[in-house]
Amino acid sequence: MAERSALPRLSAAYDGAPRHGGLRPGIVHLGLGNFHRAHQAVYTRAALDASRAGGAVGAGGDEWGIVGVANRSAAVPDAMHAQDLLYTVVEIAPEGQRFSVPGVHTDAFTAAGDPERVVASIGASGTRIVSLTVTENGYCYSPRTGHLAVDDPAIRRDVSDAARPSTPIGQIARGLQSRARSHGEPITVLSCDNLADNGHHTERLVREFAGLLPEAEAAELLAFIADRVTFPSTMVDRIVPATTDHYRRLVADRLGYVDDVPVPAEPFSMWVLEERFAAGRPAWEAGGAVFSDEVSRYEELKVRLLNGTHSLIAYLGALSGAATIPESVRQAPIEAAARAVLRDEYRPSVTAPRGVDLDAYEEDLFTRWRNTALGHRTSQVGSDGSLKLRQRIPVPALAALDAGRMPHFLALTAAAYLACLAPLPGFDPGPHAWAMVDPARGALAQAAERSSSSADLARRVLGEQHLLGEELAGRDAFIERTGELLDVIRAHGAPAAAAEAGAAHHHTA
Ligand code: CS2
Repeated sequence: MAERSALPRLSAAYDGAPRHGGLRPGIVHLGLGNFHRAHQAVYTRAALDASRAGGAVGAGGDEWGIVGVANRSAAVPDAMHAQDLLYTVVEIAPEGQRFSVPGVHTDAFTAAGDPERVVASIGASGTRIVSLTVTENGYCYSPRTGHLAVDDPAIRRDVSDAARPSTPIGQIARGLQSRARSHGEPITVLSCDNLADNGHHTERLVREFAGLLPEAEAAELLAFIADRVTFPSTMVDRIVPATTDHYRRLVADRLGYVDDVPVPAEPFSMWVLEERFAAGRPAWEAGGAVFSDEVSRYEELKVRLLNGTHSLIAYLGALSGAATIPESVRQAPIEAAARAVLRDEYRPSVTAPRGVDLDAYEEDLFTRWRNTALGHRTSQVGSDGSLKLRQRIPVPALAALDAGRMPHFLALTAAAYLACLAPLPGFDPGPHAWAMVDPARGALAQAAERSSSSADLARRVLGEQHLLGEELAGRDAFIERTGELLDVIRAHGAPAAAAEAGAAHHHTA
């Protein structure tokens, strides 16, 4: 096996890599992370291949090259430039790997390093879609109210400095303004993040941003949005872990080239979109994308059954020493808790889209979570819980409480989150919990320091800080239950708390 340093770097000269030469940029994508590169980029490659073959809708596919914009770190754009804008997607199934090189990017750069260029790219007349995967944390909204965080210093700066926006919402608004003032061509804004009604949510935030501008500017931008811009909602689904050296070595060993930014992904992939594009779109259906009028049902299903249960698996796993999701879910008490929260607490709150069999969906999820080869880390899924959990827990929790049932496993999710992110003095949640990143970490640590007990901490964070929204903040029984389960975690560990939630659940079910 050759040393990696002796191998050539991945480039278009590499046999079998798709040539992106000849592609023209039609999409500006904000958030050049692994998810986009293993999801939208792969569907776009399929669309380009189909339209080159001449068979599919969306001929003229060569106009859908993607300009990838990373937020702060130059690592991915730099590495992509060093390898001719290419990278490898490594599909990891238990039975082996499959490699592909999407080769759909026509450029890549970092927004922080070149903010004017973001505005210019969105403003360019050839750009017809601006898509986003900026995570729940990137939308600059107040999780308390769902509205734009107008007091956020970054938003305030973007309102006063038209040329150099730093937030995705500011970048989009400024890019749209530039279109309105020059050619006036229509464009689609496409959110691909795990947020309920992500299209409407994004539209509202961009409009709220417009509302902060001087009156004439606001009126001009709002009129342009109303006439020329659409914000379809989408449901995106593919488990995409962070890249590690393991994948870099795998690519070198198996393909004989150096790729510094390969992307590992599970074989499963799903994309459901509303068919509301203001200026055309690639033939993504060629890659299996589904255009549907039931996107919000798909999204609820995914955000609750998949993401909600995923959170519980991540927090319980991290607390019991599991580095990865498969290591966590193979522990019997954790699998039982995951099954119960999914079936008895999340599932009653969703309506299956036409043709979706929820039993099969559940089984598929457990198969996907058990994919040990993928190495998806509990600390990755557990990060940003202060934003994610609010998308996942409140609606089903309130529905259960209103029906007179205590959702013990949703309370357990909140308790396990608190145990990981707001450990009370004397409790060590372990390395996987410490590795979780969360914008609320500082506030949570402070709350933990001031709390005299688990009950007190749950009251502060859920009741006073509204971690799970205003409505749940008023539900004392839920908060009390969260405190009790947190006590069990602290005294006897996460599996014991899962068992205790199970006993109470069966007692009341
Ligand atoms: C996970 C998601 O990190 C998380 O919160 O639940 O990233 C999940 O892996 C994807 O949404 C799967 O599509």
